[in-house]
Amino acid sequence: SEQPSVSNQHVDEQLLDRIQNAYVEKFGKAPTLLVAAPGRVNLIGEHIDYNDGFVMPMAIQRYVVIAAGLADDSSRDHGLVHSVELEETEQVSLVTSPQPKPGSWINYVAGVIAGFLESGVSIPAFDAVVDSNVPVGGGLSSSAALEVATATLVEAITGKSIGKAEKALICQQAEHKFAGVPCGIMDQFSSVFGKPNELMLLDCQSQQIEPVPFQTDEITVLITNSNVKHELTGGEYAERRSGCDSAKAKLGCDSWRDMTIEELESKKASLSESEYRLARHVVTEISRTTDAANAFANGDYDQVGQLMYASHDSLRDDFEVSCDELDILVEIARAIGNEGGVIGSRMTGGGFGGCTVTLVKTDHLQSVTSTIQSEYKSKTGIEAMAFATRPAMGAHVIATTP
Ligand code: GAF
Repeated sequence: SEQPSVSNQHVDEQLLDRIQNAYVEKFGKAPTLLVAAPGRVNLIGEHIDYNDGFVMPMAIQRYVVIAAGLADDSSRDHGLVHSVELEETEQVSLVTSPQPKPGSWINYVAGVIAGFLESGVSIPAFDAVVDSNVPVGGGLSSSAALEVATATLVEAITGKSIGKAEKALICQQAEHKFAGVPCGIMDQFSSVFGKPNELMLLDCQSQQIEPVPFQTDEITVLITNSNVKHELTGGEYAERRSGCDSAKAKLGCDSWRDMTIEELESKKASLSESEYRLARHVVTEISRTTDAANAFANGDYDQVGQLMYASHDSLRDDFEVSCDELDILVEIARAIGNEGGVIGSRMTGGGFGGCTVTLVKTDHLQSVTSTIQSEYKSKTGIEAMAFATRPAMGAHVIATTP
């Protein structure tokens, strides 16, 4: 292609080259806009965002990118969106609010467009190509990244920026209404607000972020993909959420963060066994998360690691969202231990497959990674994909050509 290559300090060059070439191939000219939004990994605070508590995620150095331009025919009533990975092109209505298309990736785009249209923003006809290096279905919020990339595109193409929190909330609504997942705010906030060298302690009640500096090179965040996805009935997430709500109602508490473990124990009889265990996870995980933020800020990484293991155990035994493969990955990491360079490890994201997050001493990264991969392979027969990341930049416009 003839276009100058666009570089960006945050997003992989090859991904940027690939998407621009794909756009030229599809639409016959260079794109005028290039935007990116990252996936995320959550260090601790799992299944807590919809329970009013604190979570501590970070954006990762893996992005969904969208290349776009105005359509030649400005009277066209729809956007055209092409996925490089799936080799599929979809239309999204820009006149009447688009409707969900069961099971399709386009929902994450269409749901965000619908949100902007409903809030009165008019969007000109556009052509777009989507590409990504966020693993899909790995619990790293590839869907939130696509939503937030779409919102970033809409802002850039209309010239109207909305507040960052409002943008994340439009994306969360897209997930609720178009993907049918009643998620909390963590994934979309992480993708919008991510900053290099910072974890975010996100207060899911006030929606405020307290930055937790991650300047050190001595530790590295290792993400290991179990490469399994147990879909089950798909209703597991919503079931956990409603179980927490019914426990909260029976306990008569307004917010989980007001509940101490002692108070929960004293009111145990008012709950079913499963509600009690859900509640125990929520109450203990909220305090583990604020403890981990303090420990991290004090450089007490060993304490952070212990809290990560405790979080995993609680998700496995009380919240019941882990699976054998995730447990095996965490046990391998736990057995390597501090001497071998592992500080802590746990499942990350919604669960039932996907990834673990492991804090590793940087000088042991290679040996830890290869031990985890080879032992996982020998125990499960499955290849685990692994990569290291630092906290990354949130959604941004990479390039515009007027
Ligand atoms: C999924 C949801 F989308 C998040 O909102 C969060 O609840 C997470 O699962 C569990 O912590 O990623």
